[in-house]
Amino acid sequence: RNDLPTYTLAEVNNHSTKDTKIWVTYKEGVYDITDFIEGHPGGEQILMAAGSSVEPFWLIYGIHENPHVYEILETLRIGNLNRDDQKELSIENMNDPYAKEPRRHTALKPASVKPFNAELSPQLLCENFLTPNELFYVRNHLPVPEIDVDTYELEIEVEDKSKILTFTLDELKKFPKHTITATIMCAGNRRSEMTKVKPVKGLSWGPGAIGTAQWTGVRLRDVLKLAGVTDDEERLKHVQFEGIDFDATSKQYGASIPLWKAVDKRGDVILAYEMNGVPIPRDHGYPVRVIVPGIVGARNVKWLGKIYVSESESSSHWQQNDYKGFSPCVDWDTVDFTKSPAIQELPVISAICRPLEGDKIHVEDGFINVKGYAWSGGGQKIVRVDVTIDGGKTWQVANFDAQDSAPPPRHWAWTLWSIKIPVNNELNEVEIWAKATDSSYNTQPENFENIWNLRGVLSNAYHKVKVKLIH
Ligand code: MTE
Ligand code: MO
Repeated sequence: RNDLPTYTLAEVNNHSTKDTKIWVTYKEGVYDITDFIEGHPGGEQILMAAGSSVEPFWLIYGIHENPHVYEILETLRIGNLNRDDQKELSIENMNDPYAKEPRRHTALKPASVKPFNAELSPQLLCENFLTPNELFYVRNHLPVPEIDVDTYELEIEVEDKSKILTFTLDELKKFPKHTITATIMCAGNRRSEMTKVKPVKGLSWGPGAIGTAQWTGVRLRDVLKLAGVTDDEERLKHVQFEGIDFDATSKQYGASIPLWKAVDKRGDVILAYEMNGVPIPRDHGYPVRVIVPGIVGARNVKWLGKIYVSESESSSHWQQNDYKGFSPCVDWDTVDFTKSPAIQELPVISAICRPLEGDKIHVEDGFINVKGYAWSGGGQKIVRVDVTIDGGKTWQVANFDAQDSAPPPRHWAWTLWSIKIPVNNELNEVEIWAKATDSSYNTQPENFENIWNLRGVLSNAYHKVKVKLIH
């Protein structure tokens, strides 16, 4: 078999009629069945597989239970299918809802693969004010849906009004274009530190479940106005969003935000179709996602299929029974999800991105260099980042290397900071602590013990990083 030529699936695809000869694949083999079909009246069923794999059809017809079929097929073998294509065609792959996931950059380190969840290393994360699309953290609860923009429609419904509006992508693009620079963060960012206090349920995120991009699209308030909903609205209270991604029981991803945020001129909520100047990549919500700046990642619904303006919140699992905070005294036996409000605005957070825990770092002219990010939800701006290497006996204020000029409460992006800290000659190990303060003078809690919660969300205690020093 090794002396036979190797074909790609694309080459096999080109042989699907008698004129071109009819080729099929079965596992690693490529077969020319043209003559076989002519000599076997009734064998036409196999034509359905022309130019592709016979495996799915054999499953349907049960032919595979007859070993004789394989022997005949083997006599028709003309080559081998190249390895990548074998994987692509395998039965397991075809039944796998995750078979059609986009390719990901290898710098994204997966916390889980199906669904895909991944973050960038902190060192790379804090290198750029705008996170490159390919390196932006991915948080998917379900398989990435395949959406054809030519048939894509966004539906808008207002409770108690019989009218439903629909918009194609081209129609959405006719509204005035609006661009915002906004940081999005998962409620579980930095969960891995909280877990050390006591285990929590959730993906073990480091400090990389956050990213900043320029989002371009149309203002949600402009679209809602057309549907008859304005900032004068008194009765309706929530805007629900439904994704096109769904689970095994056909339940879609969903979330909601308060209506005031959606219709407020200063809310800057947009139905985004571009991320950093290009169409939003599949992993991040192609073709349209809602960007709700200042609000937890979970409400920034990707692959947006429907908007529903309502008196009530979204009934989805992720709005009702997840993404809520609890007291450290609440465990899985006592938790009552109806007792806590859904997370919307996120509290102030910061992280040290260089150096990392356990690093051995060089002391240069008596100083060490530290850098990181800080961000706060609700449109608050970072006003200060304090750093200490002696457990808080002495503090120093970090420099801001990059910060958006927008004033609060419309400051949506993170701040990148850095600092040179003098270290004593005798020290060969230090623990660096960082904490940020936002424009409401809210600041981070000192430790995780007192903010521990069973889901490991809102994990925003001081970031503490222990490093070895090389003098
Ligand atoms: N939207 C849909 N349709 N499906 C999802 O799984 N995940 C949410 C949110 N929007 C999600 C979604 C969560 S929890 C987060 S943190 C952000 O998307 C992540 O956005 P990103 O993958 O573009 O970084
Ligand atoms: Mo999230």
